[in-house]
Amino acid sequence: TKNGNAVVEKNLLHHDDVAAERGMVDDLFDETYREKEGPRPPLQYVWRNIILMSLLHLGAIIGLMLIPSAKIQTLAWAILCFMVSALGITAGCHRLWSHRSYKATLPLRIFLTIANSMAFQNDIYEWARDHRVHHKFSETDADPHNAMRGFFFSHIGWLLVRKHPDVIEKGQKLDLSDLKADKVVMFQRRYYKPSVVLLCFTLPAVVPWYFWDESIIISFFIPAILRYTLGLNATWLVNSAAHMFGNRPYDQNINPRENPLVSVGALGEGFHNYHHTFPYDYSTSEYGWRFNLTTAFIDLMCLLGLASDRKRVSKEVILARKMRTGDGSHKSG
Ligand code: ST9
Ligand code: ZN
Ligand code: ZN
Repeated sequence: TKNGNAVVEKNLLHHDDVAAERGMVDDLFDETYREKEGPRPPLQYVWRNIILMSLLHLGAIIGLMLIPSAKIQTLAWAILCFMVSALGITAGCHRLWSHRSYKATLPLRIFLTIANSMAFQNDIYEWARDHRVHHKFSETDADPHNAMRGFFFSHIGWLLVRKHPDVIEKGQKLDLSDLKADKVVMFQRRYYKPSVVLLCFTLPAVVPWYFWDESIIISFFIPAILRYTLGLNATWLVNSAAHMFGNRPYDQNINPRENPLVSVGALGEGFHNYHHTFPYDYSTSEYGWRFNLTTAFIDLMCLLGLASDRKRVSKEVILARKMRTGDGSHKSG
């Protein structure tokens, strides 16, 4: 539509040419959207999810209590599983597939897809679809984890109720052709359930039991259940804490914030004021490797020839943006 084109054009001017180079702009904020008047439709609880999430978190507490009895190799393995699955989210469905902020060769995409199934956060297609609406309609009814609805809703609550109809309505208008054209993404979507059973739960639990005679109980509750639960919460903190606590050096008119603590757990994804201001930057921060293992990983992949075409925002554009819309906190930091 004419209006739509005008918005895209405005955003492009506003956002530097980098955004368009990726061949997609549906992760840029759309300021024309207005929430519908009147109260929200009543919450529809999904009891299956409420029960499963409660059981999972109880299981994680059991995992925590078993830590003193675990072998050191088992703890090291759990950390490795955490790192790999986290990269499947950060370098995979976030920076590559949601934002197209760099290019990855087939072997890297296969690795990231395996890592992504290990993280069990919905398949890549669904994750990226929800994430693009999160950016485009941030903190409105069309944002799946709308932080205006409070810490609990944006952290886990949104996974326990039916989606607001506007999420689906707006989501259906997104351009997802790049995801549909990626055979690896579509393959994972088709075999998602068995891939999760195998990679998120079976593989992490079988390795310590088989290779160093760890008890099967500890093998299941620490590298599988506890590691999975910590990965989920580290991710959810980006939606909750990093939308509430921290400075806003790049744009004080939006809620997402710079939260280094969240970045530590989320391998670099807590610099959320920067990320919502420049969603196409492959580093999700202006400061390279600082608290940002994912950027180091992508850089290593480029060095090995497995990735290329990293999108960055120039220092001049960043500085101009800080001066124009920032909260001034960069001067003291
Ligand atoms: C999980 C995801 O935890 C976490 C994502 C976090 C995102 C973080 C972002 C932050 C930045 C990056 C940080 C990374 C940090 C990493 C650190 C790592 C250490 N557009 O969904 P349904 C349509 S998952 C368009 O069932 P309901 C579509 O047709 C945890 N269309 O809606 C769909 O059918 P299909 C494990 C859309 O019924 C149909 O509607 N997973 C859109 O309202 C039905 O969709 C779970 O717990 C859209 N956006 O149910 C499962 N959405 O999909 C949780 C929907 O076939 N999910 N449609 O095309 C569910 O059970 C359900 O989704 C529900 C809503 C109950 C929540
Ligand atoms: Zn966000
Ligand atoms: Zn994002």
